Amino acid sequence: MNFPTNLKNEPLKKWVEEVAVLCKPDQVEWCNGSEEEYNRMWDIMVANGTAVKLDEKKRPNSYYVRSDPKDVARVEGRTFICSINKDEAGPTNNWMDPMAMKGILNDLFDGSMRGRTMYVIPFSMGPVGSHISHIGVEITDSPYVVANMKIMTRMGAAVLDVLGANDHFVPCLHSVGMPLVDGQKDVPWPCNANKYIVHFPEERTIISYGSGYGGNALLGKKCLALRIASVMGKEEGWLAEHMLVLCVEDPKGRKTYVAAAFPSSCGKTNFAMLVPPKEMKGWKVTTIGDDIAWLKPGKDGRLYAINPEAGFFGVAPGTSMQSNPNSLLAVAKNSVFTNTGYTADGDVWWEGIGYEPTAKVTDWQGHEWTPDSGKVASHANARFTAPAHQCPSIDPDWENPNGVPISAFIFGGRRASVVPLIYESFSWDRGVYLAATVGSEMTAAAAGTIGKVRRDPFAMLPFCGYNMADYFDHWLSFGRTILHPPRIYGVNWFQKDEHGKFVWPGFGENMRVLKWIVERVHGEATALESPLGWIPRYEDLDWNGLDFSKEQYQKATAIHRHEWLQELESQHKEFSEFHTRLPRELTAIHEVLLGTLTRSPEVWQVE
Ligand code: SAT
Ligand code: MN
Repeated sequence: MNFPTNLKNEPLKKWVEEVAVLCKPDQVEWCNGSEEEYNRMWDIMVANGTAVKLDEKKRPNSYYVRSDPKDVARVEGRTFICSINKDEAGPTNNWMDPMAMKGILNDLFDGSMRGRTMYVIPFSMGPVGSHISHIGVEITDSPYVVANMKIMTRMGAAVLDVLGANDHFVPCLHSVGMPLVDGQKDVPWPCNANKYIVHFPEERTIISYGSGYGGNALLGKKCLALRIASVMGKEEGWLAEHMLVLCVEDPKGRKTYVAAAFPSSCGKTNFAMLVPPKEMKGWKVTTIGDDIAWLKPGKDGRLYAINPEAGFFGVAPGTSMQSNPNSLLAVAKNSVFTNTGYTADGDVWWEGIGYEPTAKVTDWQGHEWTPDSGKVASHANARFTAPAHQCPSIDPDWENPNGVPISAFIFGGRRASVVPLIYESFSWDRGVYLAATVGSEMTAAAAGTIGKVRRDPFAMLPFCGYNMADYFDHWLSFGRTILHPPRIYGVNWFQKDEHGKFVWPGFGENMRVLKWIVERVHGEATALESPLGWIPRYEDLDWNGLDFSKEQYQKATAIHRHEWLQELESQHKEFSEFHTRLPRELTAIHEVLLGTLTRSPEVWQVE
């Protein structure tokens, strides 16, 4: 095999040779990350009917792709953590014996790339050469993956330069699982009904078969940067989190960095790119990342975060100049659109884009679409892939190899009741408890009762590569090792009133809560002690430009005793899944909360 001249890593050469022998591609190509290579991938996809080039004036250097209708999202049911011991994967992950799984995968990959090119993609998660970054190498038979990895990671020749002769890299093997044998013609979106997204935590390797979409196929993202990295973090003393990172700049120019975790469909990208209300003069938010954060302790005792990604793989529907102008402007050029609607004048369109389509639309399945067809033009999980540096709110330090110092963690779910708008936890351990019990309602709660809550601890449920109880334990002990641990906050933007209307306006108005958080971490804001944590009084928040009465605020921050007693029971159920592996601190905090809430007034509210 011909290797790149700057490749010195023998284990990598050996692995690529072995994979080529197994998968039997027509040829092997080492990706160098050049523009020429990127454009060539698109030429191949356009010729194959996979992609359409969008109008050069409307959407410069951008492409439109439709996936197979059965390959439109991550497949959690087909995602496995194959640790040697089942208990290491824990009750929240799918598990299979690693040897048994390798037997299955070996058979599936044998000849799986026949008739195709096998691409080798060296990539860095995080700025190339940063001490917080890690290197992966993805082998794939999909040019769509090559092109998307170019946007989402730092990919190509420069990565091999920093990969030493024996340095570790995470091997990521991917095949769409559709070999072309006996002159068989390709299809626009090759994939296989049989899918496996598999992680071997002890070996730190990833193998993915059968899907070409998103996190199933772009293996640097959820597979490496969260599932495998979470294991590395536990073993090496750092954190890999499903968090956005943003910077708040106050009118005096002081910068405060915050990391926040929300389960999906809780407005994470919108929060990362928040536009403050114009009345809050001089307050500014800039974006470091929208999905994943890697955090390592610095020599000064603070916690430093990088965004390991280089692009945004965001949900398109609902993105408009009103909901998220920064996101919409980021996708103005050099972007990829998958499963949105397509307009006859060479552009894309989706539900909630904020304007009528400019020409006739074909939907994400290629059918003609009209507004009265009763169907959506864009799949709900349609995505854009866009370079992060194109985002107008991108922070000047977003590629700083040393990361940015984090002062606060924010956790929140989508709860129609029970959880107040904002509270600050009393301690690190109480904050871990708060994060461990985050959840979203699957159905809206009727007044006074709790809807069925899907617990999503730390928003990491589908992304933790080991036993979630051990993950809680890692967080608890980690907090004790850093001199200046960030403070931990709980938020809930999604409370509803008795008429089913949102209590809090959300979007840019969340800046009011964010401002209080920033002032708290600098010791400048006051708060009241509540049964759950510190809650700002009405006058502690900046209401300039928003008509929100004290009564409304009291409702948004109230703590209802009977609701919380129910909530605690449901949290206890969640915890009991982990049996004796659950850290004792969490059991103890549960007891404390039970005691406090039992004795608290029927409705606790700010004065
Ligand atoms: O498809 S991704 O995993 O990249 C995005 C998501 O589903 O959260
Ligand atoms: Mn995510």
